[in-house]
Amino acid sequence: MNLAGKVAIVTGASRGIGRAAALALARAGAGVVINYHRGIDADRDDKAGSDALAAVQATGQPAILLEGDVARSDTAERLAATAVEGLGRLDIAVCNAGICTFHDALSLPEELVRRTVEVNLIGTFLCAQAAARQMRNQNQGGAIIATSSISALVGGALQAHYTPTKAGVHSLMQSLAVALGPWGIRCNSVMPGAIETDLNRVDLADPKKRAYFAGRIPLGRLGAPEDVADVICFLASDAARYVTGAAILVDGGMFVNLQ
Ligand code: NAD
Ligand code: RM4
Repeated sequence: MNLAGKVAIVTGASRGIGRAAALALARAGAGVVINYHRGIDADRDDKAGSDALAAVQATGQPAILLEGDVARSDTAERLAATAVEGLGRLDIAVCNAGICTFHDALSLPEELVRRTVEVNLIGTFLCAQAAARQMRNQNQGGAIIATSSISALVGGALQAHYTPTKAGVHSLMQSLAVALGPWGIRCNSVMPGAIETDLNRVDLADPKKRAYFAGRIPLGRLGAPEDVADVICFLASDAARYVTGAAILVDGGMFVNLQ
């Protein structure tokens, strides 16, 4: 993939899939604005952000770190403005930030449902919209990639608040592909399966769960963030110049393995 001269924003890029995507884009030649959110453990989050910044800069590409909650309406504007003011333009937006607190459905607190929708769905909408406005103004096309999930297509007993947000993100990319096609702005999503990150570390610590996934995945292993990052990089690149409104499962075949 050759992304030389391109500029990307990646939300939720201090850890996991977003971090790997920021690195993959930079290795392909793009400058990157790295977003993360300072949550309850502020020191740990800030350190993860600085580490990601150092790793991306070590590729030789320019990078800028920007803290901000994607659920807040000003974060998306700040991200697009930082790309333009700091790195000159905006070509690629990876709307990846997401949360999934595993929780029993019958006792799900309304607050957790609202927060999950605000970060995962509204946050993705706001970042995609702010990026698209800048890309439209540049009038040189662009690529928006959202991190949906296999969970857009299947349910999870402890994910009744989460799976609808991932179905929504998938649908959002479809509508934006239609709306933004006339400006050459391509909108696609990736649907990761079970990728080992901080998001599911506790869930996947259960040996029964690990054994279940190992047996269910035809390629025989859980995913790594880099497995998803390379597909994001493909969708960002000219190799995907005729791909828009698509969703790519990156799940080792888990979805199609019914029996
Ligand atoms: P992670 O917990 O390892 O990383 C999450 C990142 O998002 C961090 O950089 C964190 O700072 C950031 N973040 C969290 N809340 C934020 C907010 N409000 N504003 C801005 N940034 C915020 O998670 P991950 O597993 O890498 O997940 C990334 C995306 O991939 C999520 O959208 C998730 O739903 C999706 N996904 C993950 C898996 C998986 O198996 N790990 C599977 C399918 C989809
Ligand atoms: C994903 C999918 C994975 C889960 C993560 C947290 O979308 O459901 O299986 O581990 O979310």
